[in-house]
Amino acid sequence: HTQPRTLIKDLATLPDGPVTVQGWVETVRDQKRVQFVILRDESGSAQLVNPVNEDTAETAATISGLMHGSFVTVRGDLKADERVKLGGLEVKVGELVVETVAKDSPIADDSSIDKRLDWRFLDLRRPEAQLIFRVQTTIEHAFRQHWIDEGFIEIHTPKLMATASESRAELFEVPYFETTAYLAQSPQLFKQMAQSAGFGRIFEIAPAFRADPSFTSRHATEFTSVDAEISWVESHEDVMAMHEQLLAKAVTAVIERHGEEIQQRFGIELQAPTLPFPRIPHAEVKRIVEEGGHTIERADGDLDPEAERRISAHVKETQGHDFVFVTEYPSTVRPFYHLRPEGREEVTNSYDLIYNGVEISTGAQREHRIERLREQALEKGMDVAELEEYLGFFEYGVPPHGGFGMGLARVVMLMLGLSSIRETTFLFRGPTRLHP
Ligand code: AMO
Repeated sequence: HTQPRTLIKDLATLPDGPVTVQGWVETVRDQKRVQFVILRDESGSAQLVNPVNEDTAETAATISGLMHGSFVTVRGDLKADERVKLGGLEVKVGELVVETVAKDSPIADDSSIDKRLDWRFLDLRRPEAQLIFRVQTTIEHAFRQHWIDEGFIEIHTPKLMATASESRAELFEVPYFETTAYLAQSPQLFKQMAQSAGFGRIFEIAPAFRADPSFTSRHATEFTSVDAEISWVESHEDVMAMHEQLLAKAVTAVIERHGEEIQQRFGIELQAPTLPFPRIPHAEVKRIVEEGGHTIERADGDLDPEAERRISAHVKETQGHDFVFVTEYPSTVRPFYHLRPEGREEVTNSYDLIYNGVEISTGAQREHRIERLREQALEKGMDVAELEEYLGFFEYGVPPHGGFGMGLARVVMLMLGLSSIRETTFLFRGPTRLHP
């Protein structure tokens, strides 16, 4: 009597009796009279038991030779037993077939991140790794649910473009028939086009590409960008209000679904953030950080990573909050499309959102008045001829609008207190990594 295969987590719902399970061998405890094997599939682990005697000698020999990570099929007898620590049940082995004998694992728990990435499919077998991507799934789902409830339209913009969407410095070129295409650095231009098209409120979750040669823990050459754009804003304040609600919903969903396991595996007790998130103008942030003894070295006055860490720590200490919006960035460090408020041309209606010490997002109200947009593009030294198509959206009228872009891997990294987006990206891409 062969039973259909059961996921290990479902064993708990079955009556005692014949079962079939498949999975990877986690550990083997090979004793004289009895053998124990911990078997794992994606849903959990269970204990197999094989009493050693004349009848089971052949199976016993197989179990003695099992390598960690080998893939096996087991037909046996399920028995609930409160004394078994792992799930209160065990499967007495009837037949054990080794489907794949695993090679010696090339990685161990203490292998370097680079080595682990070389063997990512093995690295991802760790339950911690799977939790990371379950959390990511919950976050994305919560984002989508929130936006659907709020009447947003989900769009998919092309990743092959004829022009740059952000600074030309980080542009990947692709041969494209008779011409050259560029990989989209951001859906920026297209999400604004959707405002001209009268879509009102849109979002997109999709890859973005940056030919960024840096090797930091927060930069990839390909990443998943979470983007939103909304019409009829009074200022960037409306964008921040939407943004913080979205994140509060996501953190709450993660706590509900994975809170306990996160505590267990990562030692973190997640708290739902209170609304509104703190907001501090950029100039004030600089003052606080510099008074704290850190001199920002950047010529353009933008915050550096140490400044982000410090303002985040300051906010945590004084307001108990993990998030902070740094608002009113100087126009010198912002792209041409950020709106500058009337009479205060030196700043922009924009923000960066910092979460547990690292920037996760940039947002802004956009300049929707064609003349000013053109002037600002010229002032920034943009190739205005290349921008004509984009500028054209504004010649037919675009409502005041704004939006943000946010790196998904950064959100997950900072939520779980991990040290690099390499851990929270399924397959990381960097300047020297195209494999696997
Ligand atoms: P920005 O360039 O700041 O803004 O990018 C927005 C967010 O995207 C993430 N991000 C990255 N993540 C991993 N690797 C990278 N190389 C990388 N570059 C950016 C970060 C960052 O905060 N168009 C604007 C957004 C907007 O205004 O709507 C933009 O792209 O989390």
